[in-house]
Amino acid sequence: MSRVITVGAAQIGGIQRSENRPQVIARMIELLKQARSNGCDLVAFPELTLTTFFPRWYMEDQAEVDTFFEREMPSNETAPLFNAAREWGIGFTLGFAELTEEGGKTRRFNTQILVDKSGKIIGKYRKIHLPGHAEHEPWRAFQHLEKRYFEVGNLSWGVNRARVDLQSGLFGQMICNDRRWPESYRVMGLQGVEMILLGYNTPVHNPPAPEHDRLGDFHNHLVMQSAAYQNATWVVGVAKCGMEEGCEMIGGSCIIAPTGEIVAQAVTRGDELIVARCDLDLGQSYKNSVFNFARHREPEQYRMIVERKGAVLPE
Ligand code: CDV
Repeated sequence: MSRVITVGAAQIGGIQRSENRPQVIARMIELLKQARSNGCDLVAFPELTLTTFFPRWYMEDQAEVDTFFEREMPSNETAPLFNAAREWGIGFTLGFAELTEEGGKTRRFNTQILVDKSGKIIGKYRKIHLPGHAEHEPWRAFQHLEKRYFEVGNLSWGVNRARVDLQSGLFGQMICNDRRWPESYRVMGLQGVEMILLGYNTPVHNPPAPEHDRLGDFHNHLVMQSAAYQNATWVVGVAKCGMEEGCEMIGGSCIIAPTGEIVAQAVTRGDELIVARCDLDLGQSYKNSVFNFARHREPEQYRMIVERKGAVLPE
């Protein structure tokens, strides 16, 4: 039986600080409606979709920071998205700032969930590679305070067996900066992942290294395409992009086949749905040949990867 599913990447243009959650949810439902017309089984939304990308501001008042976080999912405000998706039989991924109590402690994570067609949350990922800095750095054009506002995710990279359409598939998640690190993909590759869904917010300007600015779109595709091929998996990358509070962010949302080829790509930096029919078996020939991990990997020789964090130069 064919294992083809129809997948949408719902790119979202800039969200300003003045926009409230119901306004954002309305934009998301509009994209979901287009997904329904296109027969989508599954739709990916970006990182921290529900608000503007708040780590660009230094805030001392934790109560103010917490206004950007969700205490429950779904909530009254996000329920319309869950309801529409359930009614139309579409699964989705959603990135948001998660505030939770765990082990008697308040915890804050940059989180993405996988929701099945019945509206049930079947997978949760908490961002592990948090870029940026923890203290105010006024020399920057804008801040990137993920290291201040979030804890490192504590769920590693799980892969969920989810039923999409009539098929079950192996779905994994990561968030934004994770896509630049081969380890993120490999942990899921070692669980046989067939499709990785990831959202991102990537400013065009990189304050610590402005010489990289002209390469932002290239690097975005470079890392996702190479990892799709090396792990024989589909990769769905979806941006929150365009101008947000004076900060321009890259678009380039795309759906990448296990061949490493981009099969659908956004052409705007605004709200835009891209769609592809994805055969979950397309990676099999790679998994059985050049990337037959059980046959060809040599993990004994890779020990340094888990034993050493930073580079240590030879004597
Ligand atoms: N949201 C992110 O993780 N953004 C980073 C930027 C700061 C480089 C990224 O890797 O795209």
